[in-house]
Amino acid sequence: MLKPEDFYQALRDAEVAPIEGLVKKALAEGHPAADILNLGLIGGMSIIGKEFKARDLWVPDVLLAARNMKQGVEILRPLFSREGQKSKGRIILGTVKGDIHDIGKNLVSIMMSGSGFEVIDLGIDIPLEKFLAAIEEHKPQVLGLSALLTTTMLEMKKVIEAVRKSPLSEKPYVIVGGAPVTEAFAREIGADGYGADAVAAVEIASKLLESRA
Ligand code: B12
Repeated sequence: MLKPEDFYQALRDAEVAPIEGLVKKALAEGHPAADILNLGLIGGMSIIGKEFKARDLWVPDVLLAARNMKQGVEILRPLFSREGQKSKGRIILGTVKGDIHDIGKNLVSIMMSGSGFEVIDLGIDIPLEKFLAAIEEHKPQVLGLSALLTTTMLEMKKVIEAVRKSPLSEKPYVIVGGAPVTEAFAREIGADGYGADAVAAVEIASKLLESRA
């Protein structure tokens, strides 16, 4: 049985070796990569989130955990990728302006690639002009916006409005996500879809593209 507490301990370590060791050990024991990600890494990170909220942990602790989490995710990434398959559609992903959280967005990126989408990841702290320029250049079918702060959630509304108002001939569907985002908020700001996690992100993007076909 994978224990989030074990991953929590390894995420808190000053070295990356413990988390790498734990992920590799879980794989060697035959645990599916999705379980190691969801029960282990995300489970461990959610304990960190609770302690951060309760002020038992501080930003440097969380930064360290984020670095360790990325290393753990990197080991799993190839197991989710499906290179050489016909693209299901193109998606542009980015964390909105003012927000530097990217762990969740990166997981969405991995799951999308693994499910056959071509992913263009713009990164973090992306101003709306950059989203618009990327849409014009890459002509994606879907735009995925991530926000982890209640303040930056509102930036998603601005991006959606700008996409809708833009003179682009083929406008992408816009899907949104991130810990503070809800289905109701997504509807309120005019998004085409909302995903509570990376698996839901793939489901909603696939459904939107099927409805267009
Ligand atoms: C790690 C972390 C950090 C790290 C980020 C490192 C990194 N590279 O990402 C660091 C230390 C840098 C950081 C900084 C800050 N943080 Co911070 N951080 C967190 C923490 C603990 C975990 C976030 C995380 O990675 N979760 C794990 C991932 C897997 O979950 P997720 O992001 O939600 O993503 C999943 C879904 O939401 C969804 N999803 C995500 N994106 C998308 C996109 C689409 C399109 C779809 C469909 C789905 C989807 O799928 C993902 C996979 O399942 C959260 C606590 C929490 N409970 O969220 C606080 C938290 C988000 N941070 C918070 C705060 C306050 C800050 C700071 C302001 C702190 C400070 N005083 O400086 C700064 C902000 C800096 C900035 N301008 O952005 C607050 C926000 C509070 C609020 N109401 O806005 C939180 C909630 C902590 C708290 N409870 O107080 N943080």
